[in-house]
Amino acid sequence: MSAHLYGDYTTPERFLECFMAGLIKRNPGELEFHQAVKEVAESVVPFMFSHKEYFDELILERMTEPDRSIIFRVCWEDDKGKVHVNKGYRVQFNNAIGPYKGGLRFHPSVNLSILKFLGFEQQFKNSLTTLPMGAGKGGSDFNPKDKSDREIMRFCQAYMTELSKYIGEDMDVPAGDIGVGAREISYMFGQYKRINDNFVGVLTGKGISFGGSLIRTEATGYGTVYFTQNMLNHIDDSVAGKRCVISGSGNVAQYAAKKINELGGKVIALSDSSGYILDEEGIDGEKLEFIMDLKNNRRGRISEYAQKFNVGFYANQRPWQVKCDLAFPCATQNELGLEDAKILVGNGVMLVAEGANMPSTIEAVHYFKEHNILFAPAKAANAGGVAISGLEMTQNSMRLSWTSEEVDEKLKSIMGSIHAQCLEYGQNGETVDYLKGANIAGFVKVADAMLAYGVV
Ligand code: NDP
Ligand code: 2IT
Repeated sequence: MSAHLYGDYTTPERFLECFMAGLIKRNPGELEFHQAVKEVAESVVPFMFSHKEYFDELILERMTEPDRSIIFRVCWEDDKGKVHVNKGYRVQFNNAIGPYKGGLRFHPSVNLSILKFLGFEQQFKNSLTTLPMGAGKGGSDFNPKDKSDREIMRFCQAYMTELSKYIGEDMDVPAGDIGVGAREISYMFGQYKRINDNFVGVLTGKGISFGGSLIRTEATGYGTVYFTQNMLNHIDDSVAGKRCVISGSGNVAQYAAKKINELGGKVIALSDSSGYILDEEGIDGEKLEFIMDLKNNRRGRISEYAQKFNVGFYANQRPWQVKCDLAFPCATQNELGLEDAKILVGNGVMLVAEGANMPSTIEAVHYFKEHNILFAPAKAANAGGVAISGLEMTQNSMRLSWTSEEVDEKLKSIMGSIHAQCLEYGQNGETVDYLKGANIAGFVKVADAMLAYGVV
C-alpha cells in the first residue's frame, strides 16, 4: 500500500477520524462542507476497506477537493441608480463522468462552504441519475427578495457577464436552485447569448420556446414523490391515504405537493422562511394553485394562505411538530434537527424523503436510522431535477423536444433505477439502508472513472 496523507488504516472508524481531521484542517470553518463529506464518508470508508484500490489512489481525498472554485465580483445598479456589489461563485467540483452540472443559488446565506457542500453532493447525485454529468454548483449572496423585475434582470446580466467566461454546453451547464427559477434562467440565458452570439444549451431550466424541456419545472418535486412511491411499493404500501407534511413552498415543495395529491395522499402543511400553515382539509386543487400564484407570480408570504382560507399560521416555526406519515423537507439545509426528528418519530412518521439538499442534520439522520424510519437521502430523492436537466441537454444536442409524457416516463424510469441502485448497495437483511446504498452507488461510478484516468 502506498503512503497515505491522512490515513490510519487500523479500522474504518480510525481512518474516518483521521480523514475528517485532515479535511477540516484543509477547509477551516466550512461547516456545511464538513457535514456533507462526513455523511458520505461514514458509508464509503467501510466500503473502501474491501476495495483498497480507492485508498491507494487517494480517490476520497480527490473527490473532496473541487477541480476549481471561481469567485468574482458582481456589480449592478438598482432602480434608483444606486450601485451594489455582491459575490459571485462557481465551484466546478468534478467532471470525471461528464460536464460540470448543477444549479445556481441566489440567497444571502450563500458562501463557499454551502456551495462546496452542494457541489460535493452533486457528484453522487448526478452519478446516480445514470446520465453523463459531472458536478458543480454556483450562485451569489444576492438577495432576490423585494427586488423589482428590472433589478433581478440587471443582477442576472451582471452575474452572467462574468460567469460566461467559465461555462459552456460541453464544459459546465448551470441550472436553477433556491432563488433561481425560470425568470432568472431566462435573463441569464439571454445575456449569455448576447455575449457569445451562439444559441447553445449552456443552461437548463430554460423556457419551452427557447430550448427548455417539458417537465423540468416539475421534475424535482415529482421525482421525490416517485422515489417515495418506489420505497413504499417495495414494502407493499403506497402514498394513497397518507398524511404528508412538506417544508418550503418553492419549486420543489409545490410539485411534490401536486404529485402527492395526484397519488391520493393528503398534504396538510407547507412553509416558508417566516413560518408554516396547517390545513387539515388538505392543500390541493385551487388551494395549491393559490400557493403557486402567490409564490411564483406575486412573490408573497405563506401567511396570506392562512388569511385567505382561514387556517392556522405558525410564525417562525417549522412544520415538523405536525403529526404525519410522510415528511418531505423541501426548503433548505439543516432545517430538520435531532429534536425535530424525535418529534416526528414520536408522532409515528414512517418515511422521510429529502426534497431539499442536506435538510436533515447528521444527528437527525442517525436517529431515523436507529428507529427504522424509511429515509430517502437527498442525493437519491431529489435527483429527478438534475436528471431532467440532463435530458434537456440531450434534447438540445439533438435539436428536438420530447413530449411531456415521454419526459415523465423517463423521469419515472430514472427514479426507479436510482431506487434499484440503492437496493444493490444498501440492502441490509430485511431492511434497506438507502443512505448507504445511494452513497456507495454514487461513489463507485465516479471513483472508477477517476481510477481509469490515472493520476490527474
Ligand atoms: P425555491 O427558491 O423555489 O424555494 C425555496 C423555499 O425554501 C422557499 O419556500 C423558501 O422560503 C424556503 N427557504 C429557503 N431558504 C430558507 C431558509 N434559510 N430557512 C427557511 N426556509 C427557507 O427553491 P427550490 O424549491 O428550488 O429549492 C428548495 C431545496 O431543494 C433546496 O435545498 C435546493 O437545493 C433543493 N433542490 C432544488 C432543485 C431544483 O430543481 N430546483 C433540485 C434538487 C434540489 P422563502 O421564500 O421565505 O425564502
Ligand atoms: O440540487 C440540484 O440538483 C439542482 N439544483 C438542480 C441542478 C440542475 O443542474 O438541474
